[in-house]
Amino acid sequence: MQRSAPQTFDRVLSSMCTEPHPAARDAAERFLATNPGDPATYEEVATLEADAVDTLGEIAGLSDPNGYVTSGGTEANIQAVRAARNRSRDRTSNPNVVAPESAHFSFNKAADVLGVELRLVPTDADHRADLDAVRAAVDDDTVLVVGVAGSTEFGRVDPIPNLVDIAHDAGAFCHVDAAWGGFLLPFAETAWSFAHAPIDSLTVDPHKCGRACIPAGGLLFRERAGLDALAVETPYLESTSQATLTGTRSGAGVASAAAAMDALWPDGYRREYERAADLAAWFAGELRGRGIEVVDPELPLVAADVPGPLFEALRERGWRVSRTGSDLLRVVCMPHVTRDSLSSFLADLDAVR
Ligand code: 0PR
Repeated sequence: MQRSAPQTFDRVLSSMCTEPHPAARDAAERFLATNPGDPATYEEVATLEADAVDTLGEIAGLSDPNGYVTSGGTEANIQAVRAARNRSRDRTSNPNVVAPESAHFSFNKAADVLGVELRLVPTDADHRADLDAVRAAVDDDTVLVVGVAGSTEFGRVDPIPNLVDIAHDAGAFCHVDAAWGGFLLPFAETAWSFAHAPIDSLTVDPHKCGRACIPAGGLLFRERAGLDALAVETPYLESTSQATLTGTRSGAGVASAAAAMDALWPDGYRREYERAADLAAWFAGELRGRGIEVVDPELPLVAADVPGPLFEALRERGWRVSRTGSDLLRVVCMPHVTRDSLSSFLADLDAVR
């Protein structure tokens, strides 16, 4: 049987996933055949999941976290919307969710499958949630206000404490999507966590900046009631209820998340944050030096105004780059992206200009 070459990351510049940590790879292999969806049968992986949730809580500044390892940010966001809808059943039968237009498209999926209205509101000139627009969209039927901490297109962090106030004043919950940013925020200047603002739920994905294997997302609730709002009865399992969206789940993802966090929290993640932040600042400077407009990186993600034909020429040279809705080239400084790889990218950029 022919085996194709494994994925190499040399020229992958726009992905939010990366090479897993060696300990994550090893753990994934050992737990490939386990199912954390059946914790009474696969006890060891269930213990690892509890450890992973505890560490995610530490990373997010939440001392007594309630949550689980999801299949990714999409599942976590869908479940956060579902929990808010279910917990608001006695308040409204016509629920809506208010989110900045920078929110990931998984919220569109959530709204669609859950029968909830999604109200996307504009961002400000610096690509963060516009608080006046959020306030104007919230009403008595709002069950959830969403903030993004590390947006997919620009790496922007919304003004989370203000969003919490708006949500709670309206009797709604507040969810923050830190799927990508969650492992960077503890070290960033705009440091922000559950400890700084009483948000209700958080998405934070080990398979992005946490260096776990895919699939490993994370969903945390401040209160046990958040998770309980998702539980359904499981008559023929040893355990009596299940809060996850999927049934059978990847023990590989769960075990790898626990292993990666064990190896890297906090010092390894801090070192990587500092490296990536320096790299993003250097790369933004290099682009500016070439007369290219750059969105100032807040977290290590650089969006730059590289004209369409150049973008295509770079893709032809093998660079895996993608563009934002407003046609900016995105470079995400993930662990596999180095000064060397960005130097050869710049050399190719100079060659095609
Ligand atoms: N929330 C945020 C902020 C995200 O960036 C993403 C994924 C998700 C949720 C959903 O996570 P899962 O994919 O794990 O379910 N982010 C981008 C995506 O849609 C990453 C991306 C975007 C990668 C564009 C490459 C690219 O060209 O996959």
